[in-house]
Amino acid sequence: MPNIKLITSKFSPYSHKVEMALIEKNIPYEKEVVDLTNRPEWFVKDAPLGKVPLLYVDNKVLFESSVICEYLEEAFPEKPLHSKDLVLKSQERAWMEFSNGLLASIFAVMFAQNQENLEDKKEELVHKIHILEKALSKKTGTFFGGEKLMLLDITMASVLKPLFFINTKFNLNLLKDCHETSSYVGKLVTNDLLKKVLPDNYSEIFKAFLTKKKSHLLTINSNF
Ligand SMILES: N[C@@H](CCC(=O)N[C@@H](CS)C(=O)NCC(=O)O)C(=O)O
Repeated sequence: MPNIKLITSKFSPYSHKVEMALIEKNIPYEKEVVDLTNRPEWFVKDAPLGKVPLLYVDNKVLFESSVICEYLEEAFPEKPLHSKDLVLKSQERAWMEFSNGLLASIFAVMFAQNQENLEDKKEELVHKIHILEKALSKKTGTFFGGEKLMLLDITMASVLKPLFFINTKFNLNLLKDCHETSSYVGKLVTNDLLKKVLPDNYSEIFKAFLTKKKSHLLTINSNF
């Protein structure tokens, strides 16, 4: 078995996804948290885009969280997290791709600098949530594809956690009339696997991140 080392940062939903996949697949790994405001030389040298996560496989380095997860699926097939059926597998991958856009919209809301910008970004995000709601209304089990937690759910957990967080802390009402999504989010954010990868001081880290980005959200709830 290769030596696996995950490089992450204090606040990184993309890294949470990879770490959850590692845990769920029972792959032994080491972890190092880098400070992205003071990047170590080795990180600057090895991270082609200057972003986390990175995954060292022995002395080779992988980047891009979705690709890292696909590598883990292929290299460690003992506990698969994709459906075997190729059509289902492709559908799962398509929704994983969708989740990247969803996360980008969540970040856009978090980074809004004024009320007008916030309203625009919220509208874009709500549109994507409605697309998700439509897809989830067809599901038959607890998770996206049934009763088993798959890579798609792991990906969604990493994305929906920050969504849940901003929605709750700032009363954004993003899940209005989206009952399927609300219930799915509820199940994912309380999932033990997600809890294992989130830092204890998640709220504090989140606040520091919003402060650094001069987020307009902080003007809505300054007590947070
Ligand atoms: N598409 C990349 C996105 C990774 C990403 O944006 N990571 C953030 C942390 S969540 C980062 O490292 N940002 C540092 C920067 O952009 O300077 C992936 O899926 O791995």
